[in-house]
Amino acid sequence: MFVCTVLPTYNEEANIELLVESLLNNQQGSNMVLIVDDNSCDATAEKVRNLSIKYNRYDKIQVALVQRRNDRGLTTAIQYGIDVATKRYGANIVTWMDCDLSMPPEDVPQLLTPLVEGAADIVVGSRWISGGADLAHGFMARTLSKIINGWAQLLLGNDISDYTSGFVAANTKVLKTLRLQGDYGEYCIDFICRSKRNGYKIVEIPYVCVPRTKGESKTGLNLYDYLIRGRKYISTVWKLFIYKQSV
Ligand SMILES: Nc1nc2c(ncn2[C@@H]2O[C@H](COP(=O)(O)OP(=O)(O)OP(=O)(O)O)[C@@H](O)[C@H]2O)c(=O)[nH]1
Ligand SMILES: [Mg+2]
Repeated sequence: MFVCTVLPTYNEEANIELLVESLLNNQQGSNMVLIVDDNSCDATAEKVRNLSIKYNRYDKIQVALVQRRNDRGLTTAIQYGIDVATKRYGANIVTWMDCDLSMPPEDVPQLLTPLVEGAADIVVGSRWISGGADLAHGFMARTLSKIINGWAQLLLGNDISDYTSGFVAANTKVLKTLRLQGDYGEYCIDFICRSKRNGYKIVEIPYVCVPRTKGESKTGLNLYDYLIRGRKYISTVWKLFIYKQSV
């Protein structure tokens, strides 16, 4: 199994080195890390180039960078990374996660186990099952996340606890059939729901989401930003419920 972890980045110079090194140093973790950077105005790309010099050999690429000069957006960045990982590098499994170290890189091997054993097609890191938690967000953001997940469970099925996780691993069978759609984190609700409708087996494993300690959040920190984003999540659930979209 060749496992590639895709990291979407925008101005993550303070986090990128530690995250990439932790991912590569995990036993039974990623074979390769692919960074999809959307023209960051800080030193993210430069740091990735230095990491590739350190880790890559002529016959073994462990760190790769793709830069998008004109496009921006979390969902399209992850999808672009999935395409490069599967088509250019032949990955059998792709994982993706935020680059702010809120999703622990040491949990990636647990995420991979059900896929490697053939017990799942998709594994979702979950904050809302036993053993998981969200220590990264305050009361307001946690409550909003619980409302959105409750709404998704009500309309799309309560077999999944964390529809908005964003910490995901999937095999190429799934990724060849389904493309990520959406703008920001709501893509995850859409992806999980369509995966279930296509009969793919999803397993959740617990993870503890920890606060970003370096760099700035791209989501925003005030109630207005949360409500604007939250509206998209709510409407995504509603559309999936009404239109019963599968592929
Ligand atoms: N390539 C790319 N990455 C992005 C873009 N926007 C955000 N990201 C990355 O997406 C990940 C999630 O962004 P965060 O700022 O942590 O936002 P969040 O996790 O939704 O919100 P917080 O709860 O505040 O952490 C990080 O790795 C960002 O660098 C974008 O437009 N393009
Ligand atoms: Mg984050």
